[in-house]
Amino acid sequence: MAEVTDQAQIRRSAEGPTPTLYHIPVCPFSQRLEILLTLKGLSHLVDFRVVDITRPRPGWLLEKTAGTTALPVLETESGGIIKESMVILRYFEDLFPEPAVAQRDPYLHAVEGMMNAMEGDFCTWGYRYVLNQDPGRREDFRRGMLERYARLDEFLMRHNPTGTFLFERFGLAETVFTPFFMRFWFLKYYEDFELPEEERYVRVGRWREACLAHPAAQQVTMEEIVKVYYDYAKGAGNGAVLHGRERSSFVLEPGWKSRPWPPKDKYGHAATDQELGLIG
Ligand SMILES: N[C@@H](CCC(=O)N[C@@H](CS)C(=O)NCC(=O)O)C(=O)O
Repeated sequence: MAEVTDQAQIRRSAEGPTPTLYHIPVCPFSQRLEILLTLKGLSHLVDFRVVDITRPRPGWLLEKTAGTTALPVLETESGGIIKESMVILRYFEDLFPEPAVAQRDPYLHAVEGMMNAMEGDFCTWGYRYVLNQDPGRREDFRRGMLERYARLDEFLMRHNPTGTFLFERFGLAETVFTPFFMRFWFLKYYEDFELPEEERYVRVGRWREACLAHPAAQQVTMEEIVKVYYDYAKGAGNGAVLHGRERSSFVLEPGWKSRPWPPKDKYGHAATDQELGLIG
């Protein structure tokens, strides 16, 4: 599809069919795509459609995805299906090359690629930490999380010790990691997890703060994340309904804004649907 690199043509074709992104609300992987498109000023060229994670996937969507349930999934204008946020990011970068978010220089692109290769482990650990229900393992998880922040710190110190971002501006690595810095507000709230004020975390702390504050990355708030992810803090992921409850904290209605802040004490108390404002 040689023509897809032509921005003017994309804009024209956007007046007709547009790429459609199926996503789950508050999903960090789809936020990456929103950030990338915002950085490019092109969010209007993609049709974002919310899928309710608390209900079985509709048959028409499963048909498109060949039976897999993980989202985001992009359907291109011509009906092609693309899964995996990192692959969709690359596709958007190829489809809409200007302004570039990824580094164009092959070596610098490899450097951001090495940093992005750490995202899976960083994400998995943070999610295991919030899902943990054993108070005896809290310290292991805290130490493991700090270890992962320290690895990012070392990487930033090696490649840009005095700067703020990995390179001179918010780019691809920031697009990939910022949604997790935001999700990990659930660790601050439910686990009192903070980066200690130590030399080992100064560089990554500076990076994280600048990522969190960037205007292109304001799609979600701490309040939304803390409320919607309550069930993760109680050990149930992906819209599953906890024992003794009727509704998941991931339901779309009632919306998170109308709900109270959940109890912080994840180990000592199991909030009811009523306490969480899930029953109107
Ligand atoms: N590696 C995938 C991960 C996608 C993923 O785990 N998405 C979650 C939502 S945040 C999901 O769809 N979970 C429900 C499921 O897998 O059925 C990506 O980067 O796109």
